[in-house]
Amino acid sequence: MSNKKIDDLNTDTVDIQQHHPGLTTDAGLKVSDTDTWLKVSNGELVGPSLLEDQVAREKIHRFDHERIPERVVHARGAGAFGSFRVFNDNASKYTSAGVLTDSSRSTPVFVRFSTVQGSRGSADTVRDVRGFAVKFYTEEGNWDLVGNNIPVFFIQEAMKFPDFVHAVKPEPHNEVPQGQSAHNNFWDFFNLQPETSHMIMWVMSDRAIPRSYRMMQGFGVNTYTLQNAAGELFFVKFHWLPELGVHSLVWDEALKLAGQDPDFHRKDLNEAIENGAPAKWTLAIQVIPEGDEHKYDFDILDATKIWPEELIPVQPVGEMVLDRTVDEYFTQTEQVAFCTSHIVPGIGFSDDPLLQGRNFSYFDTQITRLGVNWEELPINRPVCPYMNFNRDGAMRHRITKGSVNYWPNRFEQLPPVEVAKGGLKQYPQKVSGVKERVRGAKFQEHYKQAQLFYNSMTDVEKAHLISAISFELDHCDDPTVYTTAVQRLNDIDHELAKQVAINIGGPLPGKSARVNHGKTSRLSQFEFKPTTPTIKSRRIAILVSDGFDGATVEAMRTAIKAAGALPFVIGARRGSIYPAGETPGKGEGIIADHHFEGQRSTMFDALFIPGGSQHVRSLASNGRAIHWILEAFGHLKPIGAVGEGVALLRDAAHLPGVQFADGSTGTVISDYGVVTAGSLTPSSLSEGLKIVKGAAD
Ligand code: HDE
Repeated sequence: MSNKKIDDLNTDTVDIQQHHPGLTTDAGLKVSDTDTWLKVSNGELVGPSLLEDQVAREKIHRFDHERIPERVVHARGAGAFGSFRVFNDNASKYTSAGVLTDSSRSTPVFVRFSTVQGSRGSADTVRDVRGFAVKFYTEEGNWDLVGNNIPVFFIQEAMKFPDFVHAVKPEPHNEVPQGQSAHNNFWDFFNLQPETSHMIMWVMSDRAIPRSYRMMQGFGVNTYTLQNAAGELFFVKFHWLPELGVHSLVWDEALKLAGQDPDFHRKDLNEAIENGAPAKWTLAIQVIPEGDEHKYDFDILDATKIWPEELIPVQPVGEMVLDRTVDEYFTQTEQVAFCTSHIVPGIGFSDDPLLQGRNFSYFDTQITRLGVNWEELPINRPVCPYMNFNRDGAMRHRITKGSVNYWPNRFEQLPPVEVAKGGLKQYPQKVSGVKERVRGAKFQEHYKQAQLFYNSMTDVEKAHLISAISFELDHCDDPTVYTTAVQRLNDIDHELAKQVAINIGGPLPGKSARVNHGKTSRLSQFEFKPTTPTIKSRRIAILVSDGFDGATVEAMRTAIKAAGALPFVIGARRGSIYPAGETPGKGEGIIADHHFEGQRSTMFDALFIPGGSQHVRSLASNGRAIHWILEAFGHLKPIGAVGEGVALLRDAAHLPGVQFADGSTGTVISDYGVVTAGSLTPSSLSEGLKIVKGAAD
């Protein structure tokens, strides 16, 4: 399908595989030697290098300036292209914005996902908030919805942002730690700034270690406004709901992946798109009419609060599909620049103080990062016509003809556009008051929604949350920090604080004066299941050694591919592995995609162990193979085993008490996510795939 933004970028794209005029300088001079600097020599001895070699000099100078400042936050990211289409008329009552109401449009988008704390080279799977920034290239100009995968934020006031970011980033004296909030300063900030209470619950939950960017919710976080054709105003919160449901890693996987495959999320996004599994989200809105602003016991403009969906329903509007990877990281994912202030007619801001500050910050930061002409860069320019009298500045490259560069001018060139013809309409809001540095009364309450979130977690999620906080506080070596943190947690929930105190040491907290209200909402990630159960794009490892059962592996590979998932054969070595009946060294056997040391179980969603007596004997004597199985089992991955593979699984995963099937019918031990069968039959295969699907659910 055509995508206007891709067409636009193509006008600036060269493909070195298609065009190879030979090497030239940037000025077009053909270069005959790009490896050896011009020198003085007498034929035998080689003397000094000559500064006069302008080709060498320019190559080095150009290289010296390759880096630009990385983003002060959200430095590490991954991007993809796609499109957005409205699928109903839910939004028409509230907004005149074509991008949200016109179902005949396909609006091109670019999305950049990111972590927040770490620098550009940090690992993907660290515990952190994930950025979820969407640039809609609409017919009325760019709309940037710069969100996160968590619906609330740490602070209420933009002016606190530098303090917060300084506190969470590596400490100033030693630049430690990288990609972590597990340090004194972050928790000190939490201790002293109670408005962080709600967000800290989310960041310590499994939401902060997603399995994939494709399996996260997204949230606009701030309160925006919508305006309809009749001029009525509504407050709005934006939500992205992933087609695949919300899934997380377990902490042990996240820790290991940070070392084993620091690009895990980046690769996952590209791998899925390239294998025909585009990533999809539903865009949904929560809407409050202008007159109802003060109806709730929380302030609807406070970014540390959610709008519980039991009170304000989440209404689906359209679907975003990401189906194209970037061609070049720097010019696309690095140079893309978002601005919350970029809205289109029908969408507006509210007095949310955090949003007001963001509207200032983003434009400003892009000037430092990319220069004043950052909006001219191919990835940032709109797909609709644009023209104005902004001029000049470093690296201006658009050439504008005409003899005037101001308005009004005697030629009446470029007059402002009337509102009726699509010009930006300001909502005529009556504002009066006293100039004061104040926060609204409801902004003073910080605990009710922190409790709401905690109460809404399942037991498993609560246990993970307690472990996460205990992990982080264990990395704080200042007793003031971790003992105060327990007191602060006690304001949210006494049991939670007590469990953490037991783990991390220090005095146990007394009963809190603030009682947990016990209410819940739909916030557990288990509530956000895939639209349709699927294993599409999931990575399934098949462990093999020489002498494996070839027919079973082939059948399994075919079944996995047919379900849209990705089979990977993992062997003792990368290269030919021979099935039973074939002589090693003769013929090709099966080519293992990876070896046990090169890839670890953490990188896969499920594991299959075929039969074959020699193959099982050799896996059983391989410590790494045993570790693979045990680790996959420990991380609750679905595991299938057939024939002799069943005993190997039983022994490796230490399951002596569990009865495995040794007949041909197959037994499902669903509590463990384990499926076994004497041989691969259509019924055991379909049971197995059901378990994998269940786990992906
Ligand atoms: Fe940002 N934020 N932010 N932020 N933010 C930036 O802009 C800022 C906030 C978010 O992939 C910066 O281009 C202030 C909330 C994302 O390029 C900077 C405040 C949310 C991204 C900035 C906030 C976000 C940024 C750094 C408090 C969730 C990455 C580089 C008032 C809704 C976008 C840049 C990308 C990036 C400022 C709070 C999300 C400095 C002042 C709340 C996803 O301008």
